[in-house]
Amino acid sequence: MTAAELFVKCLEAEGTRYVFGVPGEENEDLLFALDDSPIEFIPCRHEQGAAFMANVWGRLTGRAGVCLSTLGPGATNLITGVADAQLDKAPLVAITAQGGLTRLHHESHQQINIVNMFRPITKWNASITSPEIVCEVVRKAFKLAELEKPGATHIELPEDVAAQHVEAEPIEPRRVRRPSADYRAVDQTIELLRQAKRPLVLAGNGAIRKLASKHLRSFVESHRLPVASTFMGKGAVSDHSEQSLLAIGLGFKDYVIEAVEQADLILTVGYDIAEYSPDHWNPEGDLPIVHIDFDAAEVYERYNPEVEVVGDISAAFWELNRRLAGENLGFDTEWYAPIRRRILADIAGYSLDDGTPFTIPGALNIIREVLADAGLLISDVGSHKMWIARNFLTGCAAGCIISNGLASMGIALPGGIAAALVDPERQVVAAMGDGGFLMNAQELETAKRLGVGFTIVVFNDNDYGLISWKQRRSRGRSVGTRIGNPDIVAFAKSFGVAGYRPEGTAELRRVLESTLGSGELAVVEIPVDAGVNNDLVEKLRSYFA
Ligand SMILES: Cc1ncc(C[n+]2csc(CCOP(=O)(O)OP(=O)(O)O)c2C)c(N)n1
Repeated sequence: MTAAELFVKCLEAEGTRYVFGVPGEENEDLLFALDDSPIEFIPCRHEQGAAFMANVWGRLTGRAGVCLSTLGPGATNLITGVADAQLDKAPLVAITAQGGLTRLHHESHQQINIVNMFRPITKWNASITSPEIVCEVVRKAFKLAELEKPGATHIELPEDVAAQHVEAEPIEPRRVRRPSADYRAVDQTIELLRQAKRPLVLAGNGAIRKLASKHLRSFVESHRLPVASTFMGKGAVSDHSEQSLLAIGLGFKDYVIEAVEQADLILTVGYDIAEYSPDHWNPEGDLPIVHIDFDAAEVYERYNPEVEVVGDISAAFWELNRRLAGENLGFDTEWYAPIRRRILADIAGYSLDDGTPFTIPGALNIIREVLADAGLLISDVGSHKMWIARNFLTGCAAGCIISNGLASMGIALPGGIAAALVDPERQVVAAMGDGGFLMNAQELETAKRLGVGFTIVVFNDNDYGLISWKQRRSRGRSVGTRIGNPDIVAFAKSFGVAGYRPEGTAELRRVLESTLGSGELAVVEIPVDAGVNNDLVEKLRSYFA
């Protein structure tokens, strides 16, 4: 068999179902080998779209999503989605082609050093310089991509190596158990909990992986601790639970910060500093912190935990639950209820009457009503992300996907395709701004061709809204943010995709009930009044004055 055929056998052994990509001349052998395999190659319309599909596939399944490009321009196009997976801790394997080994030492057509280019944005990468190493390289790429903390890896397959003959068998993937926390770290945590009156859990991205949320939930429910989640930790503990204080992470003070200010111990769980800097929630650097995570804490001036419980998060909470079963830790249990009530009342206050102009938080309240609790909202990046994080009540782990590490625009539409492939029965809404929509709108064709069904909501303010929001806060006006748009409904229809522009809240509710109920692929344009953005800033400024 050829090295390309062996490569595909290795992908099969890893359980790969889809390879998202754009073909090139230099990966012809691999494409034909894929054609002879049960793995489906999904031609995408831009490599970035392919990488985002692999990224969201990885996030939702815990198994590496796979994307593929040719050499040179295909590989450079892949970069944003791969870097996003790396910073957001999504398991992803990127495969790129390369020219033959005999032309890599000199300047040649489309040849750039892809391995060097991908190195800073991956956990590990390698070029397959000989057919004998195919099995090891593929196994290592998947193993490292999926190992906590997950991320991106990259494999380069040069054209001439792909065609060479080889006889070998894939290395069978075997399960690696994650280490459990050291018992002294658990002891110390229990001591700190026994002294605390108002502990608070800060649940991050890691708290929704590897069943961590199951044991975390039972811990906070038994001992009635409040939980604030970062944008990527949303749903670790259900926002319907009395313990949830919803999300933390705006760049300015929001109601939830009062809980951090009143807490006497912070337990961070699966917290990624890339997502939300401690400078925002621990400005004096003096809060006592217990760090519970798969990895040791990053060194950071304002984040120097008293204890680091390093190992499997789920196992750490299982152990804490076991050791503290039946014990009354004597926490104050009423202090955070007013904060939760304030947050919920604020969200409800954005509900719109029929006939009033749409706002993002108003529309989100309708989406929340219509979308099943077990459904999924994927956010793009922009002002809408802030509102989704802050206002969208999430009932289950991975019920709301937000990119907040690299925080790249353009993830939501391709992400919706991946989500619909992961679970065709699940209700999925991909919500984005007009800016992010047109960054990867070409993937509407991919979605249509695949026959996947999900609802794309485009909040249209003819603006790079988050940037003007920020500029107005700091300078009172905005520059370089105004944009125009095509007729979004007509644009969707030109792809053969249903398009809607509801006139009021009642019509929006009807449209969403119909698209989510039928599972049709649809684009719903919601023209929005962005005045609420600055109103929120003013409201919170006067609240905290
Ligand atoms: C790929 C990429 N380019 C630029 C940015 C910087 N950025 C963050 S939000 C934003 C504006 C987003 O505008 P839009 O998609 O219309 O959403 P809105 O803010 O209006 O809700 C920009 C330009 C980014 N995060 N990612």
